Amino acid sequence: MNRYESAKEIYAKFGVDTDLAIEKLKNIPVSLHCWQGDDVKGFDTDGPLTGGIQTTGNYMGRARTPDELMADMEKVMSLCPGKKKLNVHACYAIFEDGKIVDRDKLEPKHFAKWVEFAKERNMGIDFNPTFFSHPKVKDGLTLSSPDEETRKFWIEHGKACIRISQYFAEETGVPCVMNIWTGDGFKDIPADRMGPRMRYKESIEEILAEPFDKNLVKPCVESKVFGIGVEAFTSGSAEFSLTFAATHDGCLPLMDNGHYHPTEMVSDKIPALLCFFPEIALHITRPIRWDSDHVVLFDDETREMAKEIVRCDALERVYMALDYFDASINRISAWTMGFRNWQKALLNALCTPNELLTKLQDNNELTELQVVQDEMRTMPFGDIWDEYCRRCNVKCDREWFGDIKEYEKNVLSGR
Ligand code: RNT
Ligand code: ZN
Repeated sequence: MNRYESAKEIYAKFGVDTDLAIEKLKNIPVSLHCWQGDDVKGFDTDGPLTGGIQTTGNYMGRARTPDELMADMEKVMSLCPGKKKLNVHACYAIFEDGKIVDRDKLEPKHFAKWVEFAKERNMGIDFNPTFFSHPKVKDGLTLSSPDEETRKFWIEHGKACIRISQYFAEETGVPCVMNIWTGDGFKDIPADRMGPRMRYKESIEEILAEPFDKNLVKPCVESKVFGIGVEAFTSGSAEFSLTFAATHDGCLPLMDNGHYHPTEMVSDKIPALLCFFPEIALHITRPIRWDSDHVVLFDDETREMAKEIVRCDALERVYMALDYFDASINRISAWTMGFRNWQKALLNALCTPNELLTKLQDNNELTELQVVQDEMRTMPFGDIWDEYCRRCNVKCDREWFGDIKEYEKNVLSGR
């Protein structure tokens, strides 16, 4: 008997069908963010990263052109099992023959190359308007700015992005999740908190007034408690964003697990939101003390978030996207690690005896629940994971990193 066969038997004793878990996971899309490859720089401006987010580090080999970014992404995908969706930001527009337009004038054609890239690989596309790293961010504000012209510019950007999202969905045949996040906020105590939020609300409403097919475009609002330089106040706080989504038909709340106070857990928020929303969206990241956007690991909270999605039978109701950026280590490895680890967390969740555990909870057998839950940690999960990688034709743990070293030597070091 090989290791997989033996592990499968052990899981079967708990009522878990590992073959079924593997088959199920193969078809669940996870969105791979293009911005890990170039430190969220994009191609449309040459300024610094703003909006209260930061990449630290200067490892060799950052992708500098669309071709380099796509080649790197291709490499990452070849090392990751499971179904991928492409996640693009508006600042990754590709202007051919130097015909640059500003963000309020973006058109589908500026993303034709991304569509080609996605279609060739059978992927859907998710999209994000870029409300940061741009000279028209006025005094740190965009959609909630008191300056009408500024607001107007960013509303037009949002509308352009709706049209581009619709184009992505039509081209790929897969719905496009369009996420609205701004870094709007104040460093110190504001005098007026409601004013910016009312303007933010009205601006998003104007963006969503752009016609689109609700089955094809899934607009989201992402909340955030604070950012670097906007420590005192954000326009898009948790209460603001959640209530906005709840009161606007077809708009989804997006939770990024780096965007809450450090003791708040998104794993606990997922089932709370699923009681009310038909669909929700996630940004999966790893905060350390703040929204630091570290590489996603196979750690406790990552596993717990995946478990909640699976336990709530919500794999089809939760749009999952990765969102982190680390420039201090090999970017291709960082990218691959995060994707593989979220896959691991999902597979682990699918191999958890959820029915048995729920029964113990409902029968108030809480002593046994604690014992079984904790013993699950030392089940032979690695053997199931290796088998999943094999069946997806990608390298197992302990094997893929060799490819990274080679790519660094042959490709990245020449940049
Ligand atoms: C920032 C938000 C946002 C960005 C991306 C690049 O804190 O998480 O989602 O990370 O849009
Ligand atoms: Zn995010």
